[in-house]
Order: sequence, then structure tokens, then C-alpha cells
Amino acid sequence: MIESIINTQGVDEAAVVLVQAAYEETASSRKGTTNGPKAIVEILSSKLELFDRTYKTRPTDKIKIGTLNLGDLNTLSPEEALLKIKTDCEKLINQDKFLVLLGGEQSVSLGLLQALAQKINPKEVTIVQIDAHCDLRDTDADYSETPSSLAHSCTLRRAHELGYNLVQVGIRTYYIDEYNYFSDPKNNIKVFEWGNPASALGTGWKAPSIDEILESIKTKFVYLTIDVDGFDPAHMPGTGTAVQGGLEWWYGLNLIEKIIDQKELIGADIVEVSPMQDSILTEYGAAQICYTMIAHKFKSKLL
Ligand SMILES: [Mn+2]
Repeated sequence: MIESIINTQGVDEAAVVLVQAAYEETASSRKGTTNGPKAIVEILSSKLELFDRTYKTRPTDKIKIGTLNLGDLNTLSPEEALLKIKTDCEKLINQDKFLVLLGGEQSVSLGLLQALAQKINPKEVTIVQIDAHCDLRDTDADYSETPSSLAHSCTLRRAHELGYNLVQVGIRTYYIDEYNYFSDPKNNIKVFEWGNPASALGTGWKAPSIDEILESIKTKFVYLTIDVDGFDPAHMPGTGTAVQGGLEWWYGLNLIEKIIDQKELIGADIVEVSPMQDSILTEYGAAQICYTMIAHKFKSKLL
């Protein structure tokens, strides 16, 4: 029998639900993120090792993991897609399920964040975002013929407006309005940029310590949004808008593990996986991150 990390039919008995949100309506560059959720679930179903090297056990023996596919959302407008994600996630949250949303483009994250905001005051939650981009635009009017305030490049701006605190890690490109927004002290956004143009002026750059990032998270509750383009494209090549020089694999994974160990994770998403023809690295890495997050979230059952 082929054993799967998704070890529960349906969602009724599941403690963890992987919500598949196949949506890429507003994607600006390379398309294909609509195929991300299916590719990640396939890896979880057959290719990823069930044994966890940290806990020396099989988390699947102790944790019930199910999945809910929201279907093809691409026929919906951004407003309709978000409402569907929010409504379906809210039902699961009300049944005390822990949710990991699998995208799809970054814009899907807002649906889960809106749903969680019904349960917990966003001011008590920090979103830790691993991403090459800030996604803090007010609209995408500077590059889209059909501007939207719900585009993938606006997601964290909308989340921040809901009251969530924000720590961004891996940022290496931004638009002037985003720069002005995160630089404004009253917005209280912490940005850990990767690489530094100032190095051309003679000041070098090195990655911050993981502890430095942990110290910047001021709340007990944390939400993780993992845009795979935050990692270096050597590890995560299949994504819509790849940018050179991102997080090294083990650094990123250890950061995620330590955040979950030291804080209380209330939800997470993994977005912008756009499967490539000749490499499964990206969906494999996304599946590994997903399984690692679940193991650490439920480590009390594993120890
Ligand atoms: Mn993003």
C-alpha cells in the first residue's frame, strides 16, 4: 500500500487541512501557479518521506491530515475568489482545524487572513512573510491595464490594513510607493532585505541571524506566508516572478522551525509554486516546508 502524508479522507477527522486554492487571475509574469496546489499534494501523497529527521518518528502516525480542494477558482473575479476562500476557510476554522493554504498566487492568502481575523484580533498576530517582493502596493495600476486592489502585489498591504503586524524576510525588489509605505514609522513594518544595493557604496551585507528575526516578532501569535520566490531560485526555480539571491534552503527552513517552536502558529500558506516541466524541486520543497510546519506545530504529539 502506498502511504500518504494526506492520511485522512475528507476533512471531518482531520486536525490539519491543506486547502488547495488554484487561482492565478492577477499573476503578472510567468503563469502556472494555478497548478501549484495539485503538484504539492502529489508530492505529499507519494514522494515525500514520511519519517521526520528532527523527531525521529512519523508525524503521520500521530496527526490526521486531510485536504480540501476549492476547485478551479480562475473563472471568478478576485473579489469572488477571495470570498470563496474566506467562507470555506472560516467553516474549517470554526471546527478548530489548523489550516495550511496552498496557492495559487499570493492573493489567495488574504482569504485565509480575513477568515482568521473573525476569530482573533489581527493586532495580536504577526504575519511573517518570506518573499522576494513586499506585495505592499495599493493597486497594481502601475503595471496592469485592469488595475485591482486585490492583486497579488497588494496582498500584504490589505492584510496590514486589517491590523496584522508585519515582518518581511528576503525582500530584494520594490516599487517606490511600497518603499514609502514600509519606511513610514507609523506603519511599524519590519523589513529584512536580502542583498543590499548599498554594498556598491562600500558597505557589505550579510544575512541577519535567525535570532534577530525572532526578536522582531513582538506578538505571541504568528501567521506564516511563504512565497516560494523568497527562497533562492536555486532551491525554488518554479515560480511566477523569480529573483536572484534569496534565502538559502536550510536557513529558511530553520527560520520557519524556530518561529513555530517559539511562537504560536495560527495558520500558514505556501504560494506562488508554478511547476516546471523538467524539475520538481519547487513543489518538492513546498511539500517539505508544509510537512515540517505541521510536525513543529504538533510537536507535543511527537515528543
Ligand atoms: Mn509574494
